[in-house]
Amino acid sequence: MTRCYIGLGSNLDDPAAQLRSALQQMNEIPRTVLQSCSGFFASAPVGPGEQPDYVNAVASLETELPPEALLDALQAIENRHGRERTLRWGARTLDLDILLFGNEQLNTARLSVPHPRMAERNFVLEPLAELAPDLTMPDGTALQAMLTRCPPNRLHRL
Ligand code: A4P
Ligand code: MG
Repeated sequence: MTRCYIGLGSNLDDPAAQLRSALQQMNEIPRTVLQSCSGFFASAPVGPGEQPDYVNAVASLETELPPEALLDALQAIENRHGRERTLRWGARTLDLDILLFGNEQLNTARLSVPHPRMAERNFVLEPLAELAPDLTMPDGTALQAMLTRCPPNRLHRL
């Protein structure tokens, strides 16, 4: 079993309900067990134009799936939540990102793990630190050090 951390985000169509429903469906992924989820956080949008605030959270799961099969399962859940891919970083009903996949470092056409933008995003690091305050990245960087360096962005726990 591999321990993974998944970032959840939504800023359309009742974001908190989107996250609750995504968590239920993540618990039904084959060969995968949902372990826990952080609290839900409201965060200012990072990206183009005017968009509503996001609700973000991080979940931990244990899986026997290989990384790309886990990505397939997460994208199927996004699609069932009416996800439309129009604009990069645009508003979305549901975004599920693989933040960490065990201690692996992956750079394939479909997957960059650890998630390349997590260090700049307090809406990822704060909920992750709730679940695993002593975590270190595959390259040895401590999560707490990343939190210290992360640029501030409006964020509060719901
Ligand atoms: N992909 C590569 N690596 C990964 C990974 N580790 N996990 C590929 C998941 N997917 C990964 O993703 C595009 C492609 O990335 C996928 O097909 C997959 O093969 P997408 O979800 O279709 O597109 P996206 O999410 O719009 O693009 P991107 O660049 O992943 O966006 P981000 O970085 O996820 O940013 N502001 C706030 N406050 N809260 C947010 O949650 N999220 C974003 C999205 C922007 N601003 C935000 C938030
Ligand atoms: Mg994404």
